[in-house]
Amino acid sequence: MTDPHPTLRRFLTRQAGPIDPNLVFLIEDIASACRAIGNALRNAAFEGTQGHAGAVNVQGEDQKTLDLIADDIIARSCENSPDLAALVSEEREAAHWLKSPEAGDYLLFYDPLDGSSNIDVNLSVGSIFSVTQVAAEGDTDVLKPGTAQRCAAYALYGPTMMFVLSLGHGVYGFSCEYGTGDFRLTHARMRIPEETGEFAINASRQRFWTAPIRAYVADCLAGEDGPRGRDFNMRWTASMVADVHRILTRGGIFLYPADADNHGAGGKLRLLYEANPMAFLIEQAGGAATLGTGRILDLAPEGHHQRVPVVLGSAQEVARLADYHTP
Ligand code: P6P
Repeated sequence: MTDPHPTLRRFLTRQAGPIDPNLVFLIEDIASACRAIGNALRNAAFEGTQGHAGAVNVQGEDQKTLDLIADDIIARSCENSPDLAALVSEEREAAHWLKSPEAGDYLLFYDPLDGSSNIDVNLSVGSIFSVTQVAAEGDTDVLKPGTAQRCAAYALYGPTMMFVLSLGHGVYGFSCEYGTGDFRLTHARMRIPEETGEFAINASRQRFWTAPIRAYVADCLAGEDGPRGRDFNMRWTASMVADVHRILTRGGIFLYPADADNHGAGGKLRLLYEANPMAFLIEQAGGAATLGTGRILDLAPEGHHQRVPVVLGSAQEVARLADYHTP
């Protein structure tokens, strides 16, 4: 009888179809790093690793001690992965080349600890991963559009530690089994409901919003007596991984638009290791992911740490938001 909860390795080698063994090794190295990060988070209060690191990253953001620990864990766990040519991390300015690039080598982009402002208040945080490949020998151009991703994944350090993955053939969620520490399949072929009554946005930024975003949110808040003819709920966790996981699980729309405050920077969220992997996963689950109007995955990146607007979630709601931008 087929095991209803195969381990990640069994899934990758038996159920996910033919996969390059070196990609299997890389995904397992990533999952091992996530297990170690989960342990580091659980023990942070005893190890004095909560709080600020006293440094600022390339994004100009205060680094948490655990941001740096998570970055180091991922780098050490993956740096010997066969055919892995480079690491691009939110916490490091430049790409970290491990070998001279050869055609087919893998490139790993990652946000080691997303939502780290939640750590000290014991709320969910995550790690986000995106994998592409080197196009040709000696090619050091890591700036590929999101459509070039071979796989995308995130770890959610929540009540249950989960590892959610797509290799381009659907989205699969693995829960970390207490005791064995194995990631075992618990959410096969995750699909996002096309409709939703739940939106996620940082409402404290309302004064900066563009007219289409203001109008969209106002219509949601107007409820069943308003133009939408239904009541809406709102959630905002300040952790993209947690918000995306909720949307993958029960539907919703997530908005981090460009606004009058962040417009000069292009938005808040980073394309290569936040927007692209999450857009890949959302689309693989039947949802949509845009810059407000254009598709995120089609965007040609201009820099390692480029910021973009992000709207993603239930396909019908994302399409409706695009209509608000149509004059
Ligand atoms: P704000 C976390 O810093 C993050 O990059 C995402 O995980 C999250 O969705 C967003 O920024 C939160 O931004 O402005 O609410 O703090």
